[in-house]
Amino acid sequence: MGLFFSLKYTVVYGLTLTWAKAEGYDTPNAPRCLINPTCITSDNTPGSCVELKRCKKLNDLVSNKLDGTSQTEELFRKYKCGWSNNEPMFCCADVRDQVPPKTKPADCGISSINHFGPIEVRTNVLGSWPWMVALGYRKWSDPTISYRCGASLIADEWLLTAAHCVVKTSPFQLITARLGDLDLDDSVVDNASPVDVSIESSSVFPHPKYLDDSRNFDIALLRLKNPVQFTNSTRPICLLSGTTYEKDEYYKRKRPYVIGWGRTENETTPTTLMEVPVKIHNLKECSHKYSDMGGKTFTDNILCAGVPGKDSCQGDSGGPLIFVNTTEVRFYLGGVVSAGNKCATDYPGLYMRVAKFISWINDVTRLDF
Ligand SMILES: [Ca+2]
Repeated sequence: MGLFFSLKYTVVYGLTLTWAKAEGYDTPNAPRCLINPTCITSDNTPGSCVELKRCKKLNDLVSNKLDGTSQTEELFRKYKCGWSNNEPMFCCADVRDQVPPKTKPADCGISSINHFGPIEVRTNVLGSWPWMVALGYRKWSDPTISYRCGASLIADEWLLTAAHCVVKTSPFQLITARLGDLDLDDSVVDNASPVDVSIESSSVFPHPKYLDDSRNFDIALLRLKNPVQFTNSTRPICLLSGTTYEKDEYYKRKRPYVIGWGRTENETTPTTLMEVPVKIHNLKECSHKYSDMGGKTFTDNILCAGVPGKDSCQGDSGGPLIFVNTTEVRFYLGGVVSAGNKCATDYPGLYMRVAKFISWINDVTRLDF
């Protein structure tokens, strides 16, 4: 019995397989297809016949076996259970093996604090920004964790951050994401019960164009090992999506917030979460200002924001630029902190404009933002 089919695949950030023609298929321990879409796997457990892209477990297995073609073929032999419309179908053992149908996170952008009340409340209290995540790094030889980047929770197992927070971070290695915290100094009483989730390198998805153009594609997704439970201090933010948000007009009079644990203007690193209201700048003026530093190459993937003395800074990278929808009483992620020239100078900070990356985010997460 020779090869049943040959595979050609390319891996970008997901998995694309091109199928060669199948030449018969018959093996004793192959999954048995019952009434479509149910099947019995070769391990004798009930499953569903689905396309490869819907079978999360098989996708993960293939991703890990890319260097060993024969192992990949064995996996396919074990899981393949038939054909539908010239597409091979695979037997997924249980519902958890399958990628869930495309859904938006239900309750996104809800803060546990009333930011809109008549009395000005101090907003950097626990639950104020429940999607805020700290990314923890370690040097190879040193067990100490330092939080050097931020990220936003956008779904129960997905974070959005900056690509430079996950690519070429040596000598630091990204190892953990901390959710639901307010003060990163564990000796400070902040009533938080943070959740630390380890990050594996296979769960890191930088934008595929980042290496060619780090200025315009400084964005990355991180998949958490397990979906997190939403609580008052851990909840996803909504994404600004749609063509409205790809244009400058929307942003003109907006005063979004930047939040983070990054360095403040006094060059100290706070341990408690800080927030700063900023102003959106015209992209043309912004790229002109940066003309000596690659400004001419700026595309509208970039949002410029800041005011002198108030800006994101080192350590805020990857964190959110947050827009308020006062009608919905929801918060939306409009930008990801990318770069700047020093901090709080008259150079605005640079952000990745989230609305320009929605289709990429949908492709990687298989959700529907
Ligand atoms: Ca804490």
